[in-house]
Amino acid sequence: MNRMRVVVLSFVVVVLCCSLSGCVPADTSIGPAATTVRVFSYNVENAFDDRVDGTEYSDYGPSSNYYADRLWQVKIDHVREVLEATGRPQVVGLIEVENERMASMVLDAVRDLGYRSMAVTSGSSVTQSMLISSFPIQAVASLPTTSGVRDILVASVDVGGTPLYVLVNHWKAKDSGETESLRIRSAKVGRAEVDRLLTQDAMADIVLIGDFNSTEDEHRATGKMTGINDVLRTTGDRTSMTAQAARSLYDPWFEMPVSQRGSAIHSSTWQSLDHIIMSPGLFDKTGLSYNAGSFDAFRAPFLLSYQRAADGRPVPNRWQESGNQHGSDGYSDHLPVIADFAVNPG
Ligand SMILES: [Ca+2]
Ligand SMILES: [Ca+2]
Repeated sequence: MNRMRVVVLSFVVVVLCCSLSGCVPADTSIGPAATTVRVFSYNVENAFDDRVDGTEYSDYGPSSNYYADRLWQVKIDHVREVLEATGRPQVVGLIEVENERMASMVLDAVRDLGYRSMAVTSGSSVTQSMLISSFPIQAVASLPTTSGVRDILVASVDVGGTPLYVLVNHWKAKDSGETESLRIRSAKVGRAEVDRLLTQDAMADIVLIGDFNSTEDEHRATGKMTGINDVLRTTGDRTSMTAQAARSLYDPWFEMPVSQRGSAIHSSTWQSLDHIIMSPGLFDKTGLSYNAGSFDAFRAPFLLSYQRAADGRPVPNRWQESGNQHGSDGYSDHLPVIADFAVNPG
């Protein structure tokens, strides 16, 4: 397990009064204590930094216009734009950030929005997973998974004295051939960490966020063992979460009609690849608890294209790139996902 440097400068509590149905929060104010914590997860699609290190994908190499046209700054500006549009969520997971240098550049660009601390995975993958927060991040680990697959970031976020454990995931993509076995490897690492935390406190408040490259209903869809449903043991049965001995984890995608699910396009159809998965502790009245129904993908018009998927819904307005030439109008091939949690008085 690699211990990583954590940047924690100060403690700012932001009280948010906004709903996912609106693109802009109605009110953002500084208060003595947060009453709601918004958790956000977003695959930003290859946010490489401002220099060629030699480890980038080939279309981000020396002949790319990415550097001369300062398109890394566009990536950062787009992250900031999305964080503002989603009401400055206090706990932010970002997927596909190149390295700690780029993570620091992102944090520096959003400090005036209240963000103060960050953590980044330290594996050998081409891109990393990062967490930024307006709360202190106190304990961090970068958990190795398997060769060629990203580490899982584990962090403890101090929400006014209540620890929120956050696991930021980026599981193996559904490339050609059999890849579920690699997602199962990631799932086992994540599940083992959840079990370790639940052994310490059966009602610990834990979220597993990120790009799992798995739908909420992957087992039923494939008829095979899956990392998400069979190893993490995700379920849409919220009532089972209230049982003290519950070993399942809750996936709020199940709350939504099937026709509205999805955070990215895969095989020409919407799939729910990005998740905010919750431990049983988020269904009690202690510490943090999930605001039922608050989970959704953030579908602001600027994040969507004029092009449409097979079901007629507009597809993500993804980053535009072809033959080492990058445009600056697109955002990502994924939409962010968001969920709100009540902070119960101590
Ligand atoms: Ca680089
Ligand atoms: Ca709780």
